[in-house]
Amino acid sequence: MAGAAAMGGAAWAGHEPRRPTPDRPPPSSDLVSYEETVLAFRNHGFHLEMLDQEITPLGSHYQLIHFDIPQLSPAGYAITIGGRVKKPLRLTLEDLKRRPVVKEPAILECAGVGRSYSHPRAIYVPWFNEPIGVFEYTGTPLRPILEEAGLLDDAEEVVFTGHDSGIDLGGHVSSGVDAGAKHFFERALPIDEAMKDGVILAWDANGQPLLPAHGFPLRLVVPTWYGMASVKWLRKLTVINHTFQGVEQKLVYRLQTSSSDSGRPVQQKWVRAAMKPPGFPDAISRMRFLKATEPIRLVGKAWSGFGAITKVEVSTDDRRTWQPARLGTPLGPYTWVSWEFDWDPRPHKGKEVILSCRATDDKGHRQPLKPWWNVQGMAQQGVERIPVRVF
Ligand SMILES: Nc1nc2c(c(=O)[nH]1)N[C@H]1C(S)=C(S)[C@@H](COP(=O)(O)O)O[C@H]1N2
Ligand SMILES: [Mo]
Repeated sequence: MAGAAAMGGAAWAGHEPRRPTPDRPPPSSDLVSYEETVLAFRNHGFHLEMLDQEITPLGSHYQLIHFDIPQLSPAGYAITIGGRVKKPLRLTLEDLKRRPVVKEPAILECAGVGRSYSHPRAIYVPWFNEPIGVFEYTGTPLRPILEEAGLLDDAEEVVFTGHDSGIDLGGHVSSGVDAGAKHFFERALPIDEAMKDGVILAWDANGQPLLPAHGFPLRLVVPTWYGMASVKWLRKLTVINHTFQGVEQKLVYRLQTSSSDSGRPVQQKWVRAAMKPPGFPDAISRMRFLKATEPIRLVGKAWSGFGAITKVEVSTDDRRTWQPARLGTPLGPYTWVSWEFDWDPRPHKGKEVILSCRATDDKGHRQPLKPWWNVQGMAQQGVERIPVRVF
């Protein structure tokens, strides 16, 4: 799109470079850009101190909003199901609520997780480890709706279209797909994925109507895939007989090792574990401090879009040695599992300790010690280092 390049750094040349501030600790890096800061305010992360809770409080779940939040009224709201189906449907919110209702705790994680740990990093929401959260969704399973509409024999994918629209990647054109073309946020699932248990159309989170930022009045929840598949503010479902070529599918959410590599699409969430930051924080650096008076319990969560978690290991010596953590029982098949590990910080008094946790799933996937770099900064699952000053 013409003019799209003007949306890059040059447009913000009027902003003052950052100056040292008296009486404040110096920043660890000057690299975070104006664009990333604005995006980070709009798309806040999960509050990691909530990692001991099975269900994330409404305001503490991360959010990711590509364009503007559509302001939708539940009165008269309806979705359509069309395309390669025998019987196109139009379902209002009331129609959907009269169908079989399920309550499903589901973990969402943005595919951009860990982007800020990679060098060089893609300029987008500068996530570290915090684009996660579990709500208990109330909704209705998608499969019976697709069965009622009746898929034609050549049906390949279902495209889910939101009410929100804009341009993406600053209007970048690549691989014949024009991200500068204004488009509705839309993503497709292959039919077999769309028909899976756990894929629901949800209207409530934690027993309350979805917040506007999270898709009010209706969103898709695809609990095993990264967040981009769970389309919010649903407008329509279209069954197609080919592979969907939309911007968010072909361009934005891909794993490419270089810009000439056509890459592959981002799909299931890779295995990952997270730790509730122990001790207390410094308000600015978020550095953790821990008074060594007694043994403490390290806790956290682990999840994988490929299957169940079979093992979480904890390291208290910067990933040199590992010991198994105890696993809890997850609330359901589509959410995270709790882990805990007892640790005595007293021998480390006066030192900085690097804590880590590492998960393995039942397909044998295990978090790597070194993350795998890709152009878009997607799906980073490298083992994290959590420095703690013991005093
Ligand atoms: N319509 C629409 N759906 C969307 C998005 C969006 O911008 N528009 N963002 C996607 C992405 S990238 C993620 S990670 C999740 C975030 O869901 P949350 O904001 O409820 O955490 O929603 C997905 N669904
Ligand atoms: Mo995302």
